[in-house]
Amino acid sequence: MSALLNTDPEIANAIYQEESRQSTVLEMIASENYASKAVLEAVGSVLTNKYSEGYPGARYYNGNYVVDEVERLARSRAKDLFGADHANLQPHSGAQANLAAYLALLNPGDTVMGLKLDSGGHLTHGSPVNASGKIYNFVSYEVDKESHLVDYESMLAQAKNTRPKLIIVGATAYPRVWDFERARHIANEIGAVLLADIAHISGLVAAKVHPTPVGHAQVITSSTHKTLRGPRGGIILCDEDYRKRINSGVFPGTQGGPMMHVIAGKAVMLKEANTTEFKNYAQQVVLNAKHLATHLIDGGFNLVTGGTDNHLLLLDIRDRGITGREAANALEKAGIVCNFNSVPFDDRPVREGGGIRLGTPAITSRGLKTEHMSLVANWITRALHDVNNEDELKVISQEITTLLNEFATPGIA
Ligand code: DSN
Repeated sequence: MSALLNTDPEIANAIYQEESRQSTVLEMIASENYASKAVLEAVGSVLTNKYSEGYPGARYYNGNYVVDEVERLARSRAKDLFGADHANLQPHSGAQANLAAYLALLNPGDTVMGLKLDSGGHLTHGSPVNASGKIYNFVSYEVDKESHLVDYESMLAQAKNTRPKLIIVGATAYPRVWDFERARHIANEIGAVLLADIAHISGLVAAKVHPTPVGHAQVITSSTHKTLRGPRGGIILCDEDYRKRINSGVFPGTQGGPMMHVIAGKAVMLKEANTTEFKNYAQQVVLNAKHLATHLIDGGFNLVTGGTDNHLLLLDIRDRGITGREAANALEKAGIVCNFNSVPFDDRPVREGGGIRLGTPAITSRGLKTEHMSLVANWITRALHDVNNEDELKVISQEITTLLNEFATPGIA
């Protein structure tokens, strides 16, 4: 970074500081990961200089023969990895992918059904403060009050009752497997289109450790930086019948020029994700999450749904006399970074949260295995035993640094 250090030492130093932070904490935000050095190099390349509104072979600017190849490669790798008819790599994020898909499939005011926010749904699935909730008439389905599993019977009843044009399956805080086939049957019953937002689980789907929505959902959206371990961005997969509409929904519908440097990073990620090494990684992500869940349950924690099938755990801590925010802040002091989160049927304000969400994608990229999960559970238990015990939080953070010194940080060192 010598050029950056000369030109702008403040920003260069901020990047060094962030590299150090990412290397010295247990990164357990379920939606974060470590992109590889190869991905980072692609994103930091001269492709950022190119304007390429349009699609390969049909651009609005000249000089695109190189980036056309980059985007074609990314597209064909995505189709191959997921077995989809079509892939659009241009969405700047998962939220942009959803907005573009809505524009492609709906008219303003149309009814759409998504998972309720405190059941694990995402802001872009109809929150009143998001464009989705302002432009479309969102109705929601919930998880079951007892099991906290998605209740497909009530999804069907709600679908028949409200007749949405689009049904969205997918979540930001749901620790179990989705039944995409069943959701498609429900959509078919009322003539709705099914959209699967697999932002959290796309890496697990790519590695076949979670069932695929391909063949069930006509349109699939995702971000590219979570379990997929790529650069920050979005992707849309769809059936051939939806190709033109989806492409128009992205450009010119909701975006201008694509970020070709990021699309190059996505292409690299898609190559990396189509390897045995990545499949092993994704399996380990789930194994680590399951082991961590078992240790935390043994330690007396209340896990939403009683465990996990994927990369994330949702701890309901309402019985511990602290808020999710207080828990997440104490964990950060102890060197464990996660986020506070609502839990199903939460009686706490969203800004406080009745729980915390923990994920294993980044710590698995770092190299932690099942045998380390009892240590992680023990650190979490000790930190949350007394969130005001600063001395204990410091001791935990030192123990974590000692363990992490044994592991390189992907993309950094
Ligand atoms: N912010 C992402 C997450 O943490 O799940 C979703 O957009």
